[in-house]
Amino acid sequence: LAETDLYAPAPPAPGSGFSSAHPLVGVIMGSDSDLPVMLPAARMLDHFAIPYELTIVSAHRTPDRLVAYARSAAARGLRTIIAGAGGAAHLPGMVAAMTALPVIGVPVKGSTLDGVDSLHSIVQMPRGIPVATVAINNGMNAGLLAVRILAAGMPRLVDAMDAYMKNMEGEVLSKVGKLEE
Ligand code: RP5
Repeated sequence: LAETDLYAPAPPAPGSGFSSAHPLVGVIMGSDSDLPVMLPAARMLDHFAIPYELTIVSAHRTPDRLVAYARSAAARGLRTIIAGAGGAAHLPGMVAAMTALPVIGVPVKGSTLDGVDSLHSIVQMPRGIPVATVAINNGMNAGLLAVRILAAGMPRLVDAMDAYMKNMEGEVLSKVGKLEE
């Protein structure tokens, strides 16, 4: 497998100053049916002007692609990976087994078992290989967690996350005000 042209970088966020040729976050999912859950992760990265790539990597249907993706991720410049999958959700754990980068797992709710199967598959990692697992179908929090991971080495993201949280606080407090009117 050619490692360089497999993964389509997402378009650069407007005004981000980043080239889409240098994604920092890999957003991957087991199937295109996971896209509605994973798009909010990408939208969060857009919001914080973080370059990312978005693609399908299936642990079971494309195992060679999984190995190539995970093994090449750090060398290609990625700093963290968001991996979403449903059912027997082995994707995040298998990626974490093949890279030293932090991996964020998104349990995707399938048509049966309410996503608890995916949650348990992703969160119950053995000692030594961690996956940071967000709530079922919570791609948005996966995006935000990736921003926080990157913020450790990018001070502009600390400020941007502070502003995001302040804005959220303001929105909630304005609802409190309206309720009490
Ligand atoms: C998993 O199986 C995928 O992550 C998806 O959530 C689930 C079902 O996939 P499809 O049958 O919809 O392609 O590998």
